[in-house]
Amino acid sequence: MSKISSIHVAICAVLAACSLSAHSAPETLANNGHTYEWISGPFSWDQALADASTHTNAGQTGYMATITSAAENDFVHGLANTRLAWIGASQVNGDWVWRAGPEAGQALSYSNWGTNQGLNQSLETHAGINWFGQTQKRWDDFGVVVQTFGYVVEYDAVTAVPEPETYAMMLAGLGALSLVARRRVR
Ligand SMILES: [Ca+2]
Repeated sequence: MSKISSIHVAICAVLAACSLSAHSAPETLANNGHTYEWISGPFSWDQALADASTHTNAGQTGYMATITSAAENDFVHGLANTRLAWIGASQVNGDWVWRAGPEAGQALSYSNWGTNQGLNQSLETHAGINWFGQTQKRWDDFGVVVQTFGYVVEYDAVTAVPEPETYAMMLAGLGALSLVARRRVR
């Protein structure tokens, strides 16, 4: 076995061990290109917010899912299945806002609150999906201290544009190749 293939096997073994742990394989939603992953709790909402940024996928840093369409709601619900899951919205000064991802600081343009939920009550200030109305994919507001759930992490779409360092490496590689080619010609 070559050195490279033994390293490869070692990496696969580590990845296999990871896949047995608390999260599912990442899945991509076709209509926005974002990727999502179920992360088992228990987390408080604040812990879930912090934990999301420790996850990465294809170079993208994760954030607690921000649900901005019915299609995205369906997808996040599908990953959470019937499990209670935090989503990235909370009250700020009495108003519900997204606290994560590209929508951080924005008011909710889409919501799917259950009956009498999301009412800006001062004791229930953090949003989750799947409370009671599980098959309806409804949201509920929760007190943050006593509730410990899992959550769904979201990653932005991977762009095809290489990072500046990648260009530098490619140019360095081309330079080395042209040196080799020139030596061969001589
Ligand atoms: Ca989102």
